[in-house]
Amino acid sequence: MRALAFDLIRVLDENHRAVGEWNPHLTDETLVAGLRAMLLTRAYDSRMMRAQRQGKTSFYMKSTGEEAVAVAAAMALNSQDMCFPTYRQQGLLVARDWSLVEMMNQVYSNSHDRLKGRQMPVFYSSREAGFFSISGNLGTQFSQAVGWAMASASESDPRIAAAWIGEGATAEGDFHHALTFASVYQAPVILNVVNNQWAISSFSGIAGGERATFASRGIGHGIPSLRVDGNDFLAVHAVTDWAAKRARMGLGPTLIELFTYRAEGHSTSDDPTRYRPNTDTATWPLGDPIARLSDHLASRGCWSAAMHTELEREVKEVVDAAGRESESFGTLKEGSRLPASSIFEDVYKIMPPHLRDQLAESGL
Ligand SMILES: Cc1ncc(C[n+]2csc(CCOP(=O)(O)OP(=O)(O)O)c2C)c(N)n1
Repeated sequence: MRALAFDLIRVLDENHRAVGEWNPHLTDETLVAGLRAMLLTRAYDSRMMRAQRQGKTSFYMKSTGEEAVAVAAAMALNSQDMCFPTYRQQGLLVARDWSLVEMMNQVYSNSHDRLKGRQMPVFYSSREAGFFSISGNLGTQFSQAVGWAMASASESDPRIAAAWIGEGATAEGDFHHALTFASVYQAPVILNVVNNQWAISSFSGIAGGERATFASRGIGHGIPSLRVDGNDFLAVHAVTDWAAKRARMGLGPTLIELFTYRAEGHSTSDDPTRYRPNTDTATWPLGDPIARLSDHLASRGCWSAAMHTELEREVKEVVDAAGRESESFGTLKEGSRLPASSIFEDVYKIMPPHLRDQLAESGL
């Protein structure tokens, strides 16, 4: 196992063929479904980025280049398994067919936002989709997922947990605490470190990435650790499936480093041209995961450029229709919103006196 933490597991070769012992042998239908979910995620990101620039929301975060990380994992997991994601795994919700309208309502904090404007835009939450409320405190996903997995095992619940954090977040104590508990209690959990090489403006070397791979940090804990090409849909699917089977058999945690690249800014508040070469996106280390899967399908003889263009058109239509519906419920800029008095609701079962006083004083 040890070498797998330092290597890079890949399935797609330079000619877009699926090769080697990690080939998951997925059907054409599964691969096309994966391609569609990745394209849908990218189309969603693109519309919401534009919406932010139009003032319809205050903030947005794209996952461009990292679509395979979330989509392939969601497809390898069972739909009931519990995900503890960060703000860059919207592909999990898309792949689990969660409503784009609900996601947009949250981003717009409009009158239909189930979270009532109490979370930052993109901090989705869906019990139905097994998507734990996104925590803005980096690294917490790992501790939460390990605790949840320990509880699940102790109750003989067949569901396992999966968590995602960025390589920058491995510098947080939560990463190390979670590895300790996962290893000691053999929690049924998949711990994913998404190494997109940048933590806002800090290169991964600042988090110690130049000394050892992020996957190799699991070895000292006795946790099987794999380093995988995160832009290779088939490889991500294969390692997630392998880790999920281990967890389900009671064999405990797996640490997976997904080597990828954040192709765009950290968020709409960031300008990456200030700290990394402008040419980075043109060279796109490891290649575009969507183009690679599309090329692979073409190499199998079941896909063409025309089919790809048609799929892009279809997903754009789906996203645009969802956008029109969500915007009819309001955006940050205009339309209906929740009443301001709602800020006093839902925190306490019985409103304490100081809040009752503030509500009365506010005149809302
Ligand atoms: C505990 C904590 N420290 C700092 C921040 C501020 N912050 C938000 S995102 C971010 C960078 C995270 O980088 P990484 O973990 O590599 O994830 P990526 O954004 O690349 O997906 C920082 C420092 C935070 N949200 N929480």
